[in-house]
Amino acid sequence: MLTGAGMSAESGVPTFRDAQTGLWERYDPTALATPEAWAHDRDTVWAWYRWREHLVSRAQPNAGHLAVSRAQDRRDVTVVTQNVDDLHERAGSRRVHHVHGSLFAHRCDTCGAPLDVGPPPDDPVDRLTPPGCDRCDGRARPGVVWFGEMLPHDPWEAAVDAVTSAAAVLVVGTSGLVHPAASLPGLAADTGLPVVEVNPGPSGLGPEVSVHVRSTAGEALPALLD
Ligand code: BV8
Ligand code: ZN
Repeated sequence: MLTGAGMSAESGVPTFRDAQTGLWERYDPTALATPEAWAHDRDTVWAWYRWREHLVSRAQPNAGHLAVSRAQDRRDVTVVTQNVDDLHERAGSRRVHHVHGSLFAHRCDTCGAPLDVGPPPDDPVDRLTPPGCDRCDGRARPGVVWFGEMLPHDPWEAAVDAVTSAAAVLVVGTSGLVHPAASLPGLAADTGLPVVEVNPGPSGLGPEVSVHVRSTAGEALPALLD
């Protein structure tokens, strides 16, 4: 299974496409999720990520996440997600590969040491200075993959392996616009695997999709997987 932000939409976590709701109306995610933004205005970026951590920690896994977890109990299902939230894990899923990292993994922006930064603030703030590293003069950064950054090797290898060796691939809640993750369904189709897309709307995916289930994750996944 390949999942994107639409997987968490019914949990109340804004997707990137409709990120103009709530706190994010004044932020463009593709502008903030970059090393340039970190270099230019680190404290704004850090505050944004801490607020996103707060939103996710208050969200609950939805019926889609739970159906995926039940499917993993019965069948050999691997989850590859572009999402940086932990809702698949909190629904009980085990084999989850985060090709774009995780909101809750923080590391030093200089030496890369993993850093424990404690819980996020309860209220949104415009700017926040990230804690320092305990090994060098660097600062804590979000453990996510920014635009222009390489994807983590092991999750990416696992993703390619999964989509080329599965019996079928289910793509849920992604606009299919961000590469190289967006190339995974095509890789599956080129391998001759059936690709089923679950998305209430149109997406950037095209001929590689065999069946498009025009529904939401929370509706379609229990029906498809249980
Ligand atoms: C790299 C973590 C290279 C951060 C993210 C021009 C052409 C092609 C590529 C590029 C280009 N210019 C630049 C690039 C590369 C770039 C890219 O693809 N840019 C895009 C904008 C064109 N990619 C990168 O930079 C990647 N790195 O290429 O490195 C390199 C090479 C050599 C050496 C060095 C470097 C890194 C990309 C990773 C960026 N990080 N996330 C954070 O979260 O803050 S991406 C982030 O956005 C998400 O992780 C996700 O991947 C993407 C959002 O997409 P979706 O998940 O699909 O979500 P979206 O909101 O778009 O869509 C939601 C969908 O759900 C919709 O279709 C909607 O209909 C549907 N939906 C809504 N409700 C529901 C639903 N579905 C089901 N149920 C519902 N209820
Ligand atoms: Zn450091």
